[in-house]
Amino acid sequence: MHPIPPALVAALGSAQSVVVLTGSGVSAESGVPTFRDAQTGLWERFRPEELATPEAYARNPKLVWDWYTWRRDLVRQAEPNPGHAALAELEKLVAEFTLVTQNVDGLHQRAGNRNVIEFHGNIMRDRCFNDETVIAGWAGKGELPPPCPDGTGHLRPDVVWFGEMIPQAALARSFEAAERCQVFFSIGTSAVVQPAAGLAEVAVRAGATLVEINTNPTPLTSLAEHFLQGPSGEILPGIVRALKARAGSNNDRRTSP
Ligand code: BV8
Repeated sequence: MHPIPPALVAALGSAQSVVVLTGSGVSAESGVPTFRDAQTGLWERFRPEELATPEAYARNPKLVWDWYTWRRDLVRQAEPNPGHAALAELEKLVAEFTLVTQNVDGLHQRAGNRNVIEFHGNIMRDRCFNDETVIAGWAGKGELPPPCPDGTGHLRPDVVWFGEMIPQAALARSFEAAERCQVFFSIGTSAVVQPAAGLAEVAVRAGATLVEINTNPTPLTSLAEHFLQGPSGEILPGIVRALKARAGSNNDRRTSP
């Protein structure tokens, strides 16, 4: 069991607005490899930064499509884990809850979270390179790169590659929420990819309590008021239980004679 600091529960219980930033560590317990140690087997020869770029796609579209097809198969077999379920529960317990995810697997939405900002897109969608038209589903095998249905160009996964801008609306909404929140969680991310990792610093500068949940320390750990070291699938349910217990005891005090 991971002890949950009472000060964390108190800050959460009195927060009007909470922001959660998640990274691939939250999906690790669902069997989706984390981004930097995803390179098992076939992919151990490549760094993700060498595959998730427009240059890699232009240089070798088949290699990039094969990588995404491999990852999509893993995502399709994955189910939300107790960490995802706890975040969906937490959204119901907080007045204003914003979940900014770097993950592209859609597991937060499948777990029931509603206010989700896909900071880096979604691997299960394609879009046209040229005109940003999003195509639901994904391109199967066949000609690579697959042509857009309207013949205007080629399809690519609807994700943000390195060197590409974050979708403007996602960027603006995320930074605005970070500036407004009282508690900011950074969960299961190595906090090295920008501008996502910068959200935590914006929140701390605006006076928020930073809570980090990770199996390992990261560059953010020194900034965190609470660093809970361990798997998010175990720690997050504990936080929700503690928050509910606090709410229950507050109600008892209010209603007790
Ligand atoms: C941008 C979608 C403006 C694709 C991803 C040079 C040229 C160009 C840009 C740059 C440059 N130098 C730096 C940059 C900026 C660059 C960047 O940050 N690079 C890094 C590598 C230094 N950023 C960008 O390019 C961004 N755009 O800046 O535009 C611009 C434009 C042009 C020029 C300059 C600037 C766009 C970045 C988006 C990249 N796309 N994903 C795809 O998925 O295929 S990023 C990718 O990394 C994933 O989205 C992933 O989510 C994200 C972050 O990784 P993590 O999620 O943190 O995963 P990681 O494996 O690293 O860590 C997992 C963590 O979980 C670990 O800490 C582990 O301990 C923990 N963990 C494991 N298990 C558990 C756990 N924790 C809890 N419980 C567990 N069970």
